Amino acid sequence: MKPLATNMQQGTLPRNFLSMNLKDGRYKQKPREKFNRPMAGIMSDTMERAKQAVLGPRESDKLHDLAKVTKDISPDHRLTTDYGVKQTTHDDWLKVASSDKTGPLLLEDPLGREKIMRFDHERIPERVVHARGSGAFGKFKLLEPIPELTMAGVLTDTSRETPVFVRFSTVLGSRGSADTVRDVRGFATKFYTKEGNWDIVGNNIPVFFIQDAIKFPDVIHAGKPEPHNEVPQAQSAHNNFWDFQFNHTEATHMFMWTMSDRAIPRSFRMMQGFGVNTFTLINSKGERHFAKFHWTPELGVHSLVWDEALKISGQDPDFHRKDLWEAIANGVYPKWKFGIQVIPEADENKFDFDILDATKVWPEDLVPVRYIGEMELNRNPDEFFTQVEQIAFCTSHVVPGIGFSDDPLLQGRNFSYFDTQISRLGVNFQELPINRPVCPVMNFNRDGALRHTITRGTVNYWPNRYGAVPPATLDEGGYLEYAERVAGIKARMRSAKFKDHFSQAQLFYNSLSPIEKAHLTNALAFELDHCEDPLVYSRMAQRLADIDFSLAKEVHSRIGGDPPSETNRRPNHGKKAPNLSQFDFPPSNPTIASRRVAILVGDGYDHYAFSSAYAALTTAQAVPLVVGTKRSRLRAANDAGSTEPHHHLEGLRSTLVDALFIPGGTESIATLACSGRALHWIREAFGHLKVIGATGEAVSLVQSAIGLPEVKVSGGGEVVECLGVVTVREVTAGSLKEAVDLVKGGDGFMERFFEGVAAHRCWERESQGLSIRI
Ligand code: HDD
Repeated sequence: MKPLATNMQQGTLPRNFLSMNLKDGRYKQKPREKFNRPMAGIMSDTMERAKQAVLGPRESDKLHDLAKVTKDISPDHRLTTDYGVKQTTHDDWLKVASSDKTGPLLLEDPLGREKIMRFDHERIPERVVHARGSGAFGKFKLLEPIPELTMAGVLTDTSRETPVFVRFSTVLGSRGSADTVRDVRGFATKFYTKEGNWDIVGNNIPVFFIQDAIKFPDVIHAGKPEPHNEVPQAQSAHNNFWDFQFNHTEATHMFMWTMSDRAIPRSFRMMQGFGVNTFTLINSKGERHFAKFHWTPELGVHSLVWDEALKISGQDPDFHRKDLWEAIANGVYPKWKFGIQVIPEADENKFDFDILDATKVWPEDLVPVRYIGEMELNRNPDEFFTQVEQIAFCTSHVVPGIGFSDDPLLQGRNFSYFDTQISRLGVNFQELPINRPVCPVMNFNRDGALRHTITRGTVNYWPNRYGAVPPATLDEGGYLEYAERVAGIKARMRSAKFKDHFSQAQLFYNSLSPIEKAHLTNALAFELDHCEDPLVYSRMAQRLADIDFSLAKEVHSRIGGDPPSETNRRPNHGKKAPNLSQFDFPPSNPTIASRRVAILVGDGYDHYAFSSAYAALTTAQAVPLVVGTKRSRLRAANDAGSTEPHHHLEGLRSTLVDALFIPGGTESIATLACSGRALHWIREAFGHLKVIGATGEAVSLVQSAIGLPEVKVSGGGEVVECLGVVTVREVTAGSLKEAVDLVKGGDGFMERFFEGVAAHRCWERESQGLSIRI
């Protein structure tokens, strides 16, 4: 498994790059020079991928389509202007000059002007929300057809593999903001189906702040940087956000979710996705059901811890972007199960909440999720701008068999997305390669800025004397508009059930595990601490009393202000529902594939322990990262070998890995023991609940760095696992055996260590109150 260079040098593969020949299980060291030439990296990689796009085994209709407009740079190309004329320089503006004097630049120079003016106009407006994101290509496979519910080919034909592009994002931050801020994550999927594009523009949280689209500018203005000084960036921890939350009670349920660990995911690959709004499914008999869409990750739902998220924002602001890229580049493709919740039309009013209210979930004990398909992301983009930046999602893009409901948020979204794409990308945004459907497009929409398509013919209107471009019949696949009976008075109002703003906020809070409740309490205390106006934080403490009085009291005790009144509080109904806690979503198959494991070493490290661990991690498709006291070559004890670390101790921090392994070696451990940074690595990893493995002399180092008598360690040849610290003092071939099926359990050192890594974190440390000592 290849780690992605942390400085994102394109095309430069990491030092000490070990590749594994999966067929014969042997490892070979790749020659270093080859990978340290950036251009060689870019070109071989891009060409290979472009070739794959055309010929490779993973091609899809969409990749074929993109291959038509994809070019590769190569040394065979010569520099030209955009109008195709070859040029003799990249570097010099045409000027009046001589060999001993540089004179003024000439405006006449078309090359100089083209280069600068094209550059001046490189930026397009960033998305007004969800500006920061990244994405990948993949495929959707239907496993269980649902013709009884819909006529959509993508949900009825199991022989299809539908190409998809998914863009993940944060909401509040601008395009250059950090990945790991506390925020909702966007999860937008474009299905390139044979019947046209279908977009599920969802989030990783199943509800939303508002019920009616008309409030969207308010909720976003309140969350974005404040108008007078444009701070803070990508944060909800400020007066205006919380002022809005108090004054706008329907947001209560959603802010409980954004204060939970869902808002600081470990990875895009480890979060759920939800369509949030209520859609409809229409079958070939014209019958309609209400539906919600779910994505559930195979890797389980996992989060960062808050201290880690804060630090990563500075240490590696591209953390999530790189994580997705690295996993796909390494062939560990993230997968999600696709599920639907369905309510027959006749049951619309049978619930004590309105099923069209986007601030409510459909509790899974009442409406179970039926999993019918799966999605895999398996290809990184070729160029960020033309693919990730220019992809344009619209909730209004649905295919025959899928429709909208009268959900007032969805109805407004259907207007907003199309409108925003016109402003961001122009009226011809659907002609951009990434947005183009894979099925034929023909109509009389014409002209506009940057129209690409050249449509031949003498008419551009309907009806015309040739009968050209007639509408499709239903039998030909024309979109069936469901004949919904609509009656009512024209008024600015919502149905009565929309007025309950607290029951599901309580349901969510009650359904969390004690650890998640503690994190949510900490998050509220952090956020309200950042509000300077006592009116804002005092009122919010009172608002929390509408959810749970003990929560309100605890938050108030930390943030100060007026205490919440017990007499005015709303009683907690005490009900719970399944699958609201993220602990309800463990990985479907425990694995350490794609997990980043640091190996800490100095000169004189134990080569046997080091190379056994490295090999075992690579076999299990984890990402071993050798972190040395320095990055130049380190020698093993007794000159048994040597290694060139990927990073030195200052270059990479413990926050950026999932687990830590330290092999013994007298000299190596003596050096690490004298390094404050090395000790901090161990303490911080322990504090962030990460699994730590140590062998030989490293056992004492770990023991003294952590300094907790509760953490028991090995005294000899026995493997000891205690509070996620796995140790063996006497290393033998048996204790470090290179098992392949490592996460399935067993008594060996590696098995215990891998089991811990696969479990994501050692929560026991936190429940015993041992993790806060960093
Ligand atoms: Fe939105 C972008 C998700 C409500 C208006 N939204 C956007 C994106 C996601 C969501 C994932 C980024 C898409 C991408 O990657 O390009 N939005 C949601 C969800 C909502 C929601 C799950 C609640 C159910 N949004 C919402 C409302 C409105 C908008 C109520 C306006 C009435 N959203 C937009 C937008 C954006 C957008 C302004 C900005 C960029 C874009 O559309 O393409 O139109």
